[in-house]
Amino acid sequence: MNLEKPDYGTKSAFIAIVGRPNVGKSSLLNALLGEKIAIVSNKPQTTRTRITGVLTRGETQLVFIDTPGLHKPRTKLSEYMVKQVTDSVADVDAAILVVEPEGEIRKAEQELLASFRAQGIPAILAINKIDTLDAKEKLMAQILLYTQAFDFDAVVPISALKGDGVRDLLEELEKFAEPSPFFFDADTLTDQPERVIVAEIVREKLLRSLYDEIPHGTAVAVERMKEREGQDILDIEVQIYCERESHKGMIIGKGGEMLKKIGTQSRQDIERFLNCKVNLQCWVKVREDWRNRENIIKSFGYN
Ligand SMILES: Nc1nc2c(ncn2[C@@H]2O[C@H](COP(=O)(O)OP(=O)(O)OP(=O)(O)O)[C@@H](O)[C@H]2O)c(=O)[nH]1
Ligand SMILES: [Mg+2]
Repeated sequence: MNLEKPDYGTKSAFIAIVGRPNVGKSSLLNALLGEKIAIVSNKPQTTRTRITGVLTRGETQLVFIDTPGLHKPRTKLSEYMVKQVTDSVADVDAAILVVEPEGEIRKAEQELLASFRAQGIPAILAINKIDTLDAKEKLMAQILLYTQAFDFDAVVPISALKGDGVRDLLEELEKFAEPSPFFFDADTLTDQPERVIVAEIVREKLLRSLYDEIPHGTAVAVERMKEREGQDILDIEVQIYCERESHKGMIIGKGGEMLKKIGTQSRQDIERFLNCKVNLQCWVKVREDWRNRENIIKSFGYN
């Protein structure tokens, strides 16, 4: 019996990007790929589902899984989000734990480290946002704190925003690649359909423009996406769902100003992403307490 692995000529690894909300996981995914495929905002719980990003360089393919920030679930939607994290960790060859450059180890991180240990998953510690650090000592203290809690394969200080350290991180990640066929075509960037990315772009603008619970209670669905006959223009209709009539009022804004701003910003990003002219129409509907209604959550694609 030949126990040696066949020589595929290619190598690959599945790598989960995990951590607390708002530490910069999606920013890191985008920085690793050199393309923006995951939305980013300064509000926690921006990412709601797993996002696959594929980076193929030469004979090596790294498949990244960006995940929602690990937090204590308070709604059915956030239960779904947290399950995305635990399922992802169970499925990968390695993980990147993304953390802030200062502060304590939190419970969510301890839980993640415990799951790495239980499943024998090797991990790299990425200390993000080093561009915000004023003193080197803080970084040293953070490295000490986390390396005492877990035996990381490597520790890499990074700035996902500025790109610092991302190349060093990639070098470390490539070490996890094992001989195997490619799981995606070499030119694949993500498994997200265009419609999903378009909806996510609109949700990003909602997160960036609105406050308190309002953006967290929104969901976006693309109802129609069709090229206008004989013209180089794409007509897109998008439905924004929110939880209350009062939220709907805030999203539309005085004289429709807010919705207009969100629409314009979304259209510009969608045009850049799809590389064509877009006519975008946004509508707002109320679905009361949808974050606790399983059928609606599923119909929004969170299943
Ligand atoms: N200064 C600085 N800000 C960063 C850096 N990386 C991310 N951010 C900011 O941190 C905030 C959160 O970034 P995200 O990438 O959405 O964080 P996340 O971990 O994916 O958040 P969730 O999806 O909510 O869990 C955004 O405002 C980013 O611009 C960095 O290296 N430096
Ligand atoms: Mg995210």
